[in-house]
Amino acid sequence: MTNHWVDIKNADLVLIMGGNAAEAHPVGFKWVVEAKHKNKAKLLVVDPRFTRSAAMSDYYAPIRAGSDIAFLGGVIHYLLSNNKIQQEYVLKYTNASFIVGEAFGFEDGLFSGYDESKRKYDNSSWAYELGEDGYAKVDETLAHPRCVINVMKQHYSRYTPEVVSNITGTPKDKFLKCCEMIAETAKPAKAMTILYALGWTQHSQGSQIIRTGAIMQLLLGNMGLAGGGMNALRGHSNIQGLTDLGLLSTSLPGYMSLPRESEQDLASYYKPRALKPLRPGQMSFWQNYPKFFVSLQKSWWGKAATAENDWAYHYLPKWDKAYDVLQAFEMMGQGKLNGYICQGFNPVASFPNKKKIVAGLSKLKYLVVIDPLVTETSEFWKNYGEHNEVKSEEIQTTVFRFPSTCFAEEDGSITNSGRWLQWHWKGAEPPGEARGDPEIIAELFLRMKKAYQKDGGAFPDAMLNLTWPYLIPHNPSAEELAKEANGRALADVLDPKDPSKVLAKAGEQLSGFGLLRDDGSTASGCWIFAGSWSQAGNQMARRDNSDPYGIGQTLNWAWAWPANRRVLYNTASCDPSGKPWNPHRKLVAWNGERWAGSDVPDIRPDANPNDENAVRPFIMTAEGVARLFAPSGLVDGPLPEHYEPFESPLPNNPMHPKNDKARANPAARVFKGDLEAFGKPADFPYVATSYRLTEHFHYWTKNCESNAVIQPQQFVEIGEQLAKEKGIENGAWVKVSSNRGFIKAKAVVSKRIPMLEVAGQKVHTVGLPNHWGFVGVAKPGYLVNTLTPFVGDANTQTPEFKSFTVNIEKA
Ligand SMILES: Nc1nc2c(c(=O)[nH]1)N[C@H]1C(S)=C(S)[C@@H](COP(=O)(O)OP(=O)(O)OC[C@H]3O[C@@H](n4cnc5c(=O)[nH]c(N)nc54)[C@H](O)[C@@H]3O)O[C@H]1N2
Ligand SMILES: Nc1nc2c(c(=O)[nH]1)N[C@H]1C(S)=C(S)[C@@H](COP(=O)(O)OP(=O)(O)OC[C@H]3O[C@@H](n4cnc5c(=O)[nH]c(N)nc54)[C@H](O)[C@@H]3O)O[C@H]1N2
Ligand SMILES: [Mo]
Repeated sequence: MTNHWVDIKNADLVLIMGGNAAEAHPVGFKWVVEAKHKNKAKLLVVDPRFTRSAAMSDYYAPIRAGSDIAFLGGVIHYLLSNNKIQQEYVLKYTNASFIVGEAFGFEDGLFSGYDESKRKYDNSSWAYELGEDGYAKVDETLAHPRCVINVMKQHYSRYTPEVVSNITGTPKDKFLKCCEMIAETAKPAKAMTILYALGWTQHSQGSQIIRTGAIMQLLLGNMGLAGGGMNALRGHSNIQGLTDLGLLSTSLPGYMSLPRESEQDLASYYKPRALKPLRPGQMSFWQNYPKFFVSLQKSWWGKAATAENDWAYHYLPKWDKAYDVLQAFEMMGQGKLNGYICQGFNPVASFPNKKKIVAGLSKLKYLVVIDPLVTETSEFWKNYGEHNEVKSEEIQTTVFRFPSTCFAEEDGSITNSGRWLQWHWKGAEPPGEARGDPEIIAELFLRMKKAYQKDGGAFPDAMLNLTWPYLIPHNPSAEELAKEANGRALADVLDPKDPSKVLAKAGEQLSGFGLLRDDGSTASGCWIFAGSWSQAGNQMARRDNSDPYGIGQTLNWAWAWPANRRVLYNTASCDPSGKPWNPHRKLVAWNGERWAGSDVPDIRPDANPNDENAVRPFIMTAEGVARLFAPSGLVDGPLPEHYEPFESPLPNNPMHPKNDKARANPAARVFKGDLEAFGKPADFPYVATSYRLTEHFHYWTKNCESNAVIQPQQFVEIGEQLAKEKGIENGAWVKVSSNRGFIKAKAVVSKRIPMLEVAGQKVHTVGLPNHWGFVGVAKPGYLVNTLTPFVGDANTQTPEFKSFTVNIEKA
């Protein structure tokens, strides 16, 4: 979230699209209700199904799963062509006036730089035109035809209401009603918040859907405002913490990245990351990258990371490709992986194409499952009849189960979607042999280290020199780990302006990332967490909910990264002279000397907005402004474009009917055999989408009797027209199949799933709740991921769980 949960109450309009907050985030949803009651806010819901969120809405519009870019692109066209944008905001705070280089092009659904054989773009032609001074050229009159805003106008001119309706199936009048409601928030004092989750992310073009939403918010001037922003409602209680701490295969903590294979030395690693400003006076905050990076290396390898060895840069693996979950299972299938550790992860249930997942696990030498429960993954080798038909005798994989605690049985911090690190205390002691995750991992590490000490090995240095400063080495405490993530001074940290002034004494906990240095004098395990456990103690445990401005900015409740700032880009909530667009919802303002208000300003506190070349609010970009057009950052294009899901009921992409290369996202990574396993519309004519129910949490709560009682049995949901066409009655058994397998379940026939008219054909949707499987006390069921396709988003590799095709028949 750029904003936070409580801030939703400040919105004038709440758009829930690509999520179902009332169902999947029922507690956080109370802030939507609060906005409706206290702020007379309107709720707009766009979803293929009439959801529990839709039931609370002021207006609902249906949409075909997988077509959101067409919808949002249409809204962008509406805003631009009806002049419903926040002019001053767009001019000063976005790259609307930047001039795109002459080499940029877009033809037949492909951007310039496409290499079909690699399914990859070379993005060098998407760059801005640079002046002789090295800065990007701008034209603030917006007259230049290659100004970003003009390139955009042209790009989205194709997304007329008729075209949008034809692709999305949203009736034209409903689409236009949504446009009108959204356009109202272009007024400077009005704010719309967007709440989204997997209905946007789980697509082969998920990142681009989110970018389309962000572009729309920027045109409306809704970023950085109270009640505005792009708000990803996250999943597992600490999944925000997972990305913060860099647990994805190409990440390092604090949104730094693991070096690529081509970056064998530190200088080539810094070059594309520690970027110089593209406009005069801008902060281009990633210039500080070396300070964060060196502090991380010092945190991990202490004295072994020295200036002479480039801070042990050679200890880090260099990636040739992303080793995400899809990649890992592809490699397992090819026999290129010996072992796999699943910690709090049940891929047999949760990853696409169950058959491929089970086949992969069956080729391993060993599988380790660290989990409080028996799971489908720990039982993958066992025959459970129709729900898991395997030949156990043919599987040689050794499965180790390490019973762990559950989150409620341990202390620690959990980061919520609003970036708040909240300390929690265990509610119970773990039962039986269960041990905490840190203890299990520490035991594994210490034994591996011993083995390296004894036997050497190909490259023991990184293992042997890892710092391990814990009181009980085989059981690090949550407090120790949290302090380490925050970071501390290794030597006195001096004020660069006045070296006689000591800002932090050697050994002290650091109070913020501003104190981090690239000379080895500081250590920090995650720079964005610096300040969470300072000399003043554990800031995450704070529980003072006083709210002096009455807009939910409780700065003394827990601690938010970065720097306890609650709303990102918050100086964009002011006009270019530093006055709030909406004085009733003031986050910060320029008081003549400094920025101050209800939030921690997201800018140098003394950066005068009235200076020539004033610092602009988007301090992380080299431009200082937000990107409508993204010259870099995403692998699949600088502007979002509609592509069909990899499995679609349509024969082509209605945007580019003649170019098969532009049918689905041309830069998404697809493995060979999977491409053939995609179904054809003639065999699988219906759109399927999978989702959650409030009454269950993934695959855990089917182990719990009370949940099993309130939602006992697997079902699939279909609309009345499809039921009639197929002669399926409510409560009948049905078989749903895709090109990868089938499931059987009870049919629920409802009015909640509308039939849509798309590209001249009738499109039906089949709804698949996720929560059943072959382990637990609920009635056994088929795993929905028997059906789903093995392809992911081009940037994040998140699987396309939300739009694929199936057939359905009476069983
Ligand atoms: N009770 C409960 N709560 C949970 C969870 C749980 O298992 N149970 N899981 C948690 C986790 S890990 C997560 S990630 C979150 C997920 O939270 P959500 O993403 O809100 O949950 P989903 O039900 O998967 O999907 C949301 C909605 O997206 C819609 N949708 C599907 N495809 C499209 C599309 O192409 N466009 C649009 N506009 N909408 C589409 C679906 O119809 C569905 O209503 O929930 C969390 N909360
Ligand atoms: N078709 C389809 N598939 C989906 C989705 C979808 O919408 N549609 N959603 C996807 C999403 S968003 C998600 S997040 C995944 C979820 O996929 P998984 O994370 O694989 O599923 P969970 O059932 O949440 O498994 C988590 C496991 O963690 C265990 N656990 C709980 N607490 C602890 C602990 O403290 N330590 C350890 N070691 N283990 C613990 C639980 O017992 C459980 O077995 O599913 C994905 N799969
Ligand atoms: Mo999730």
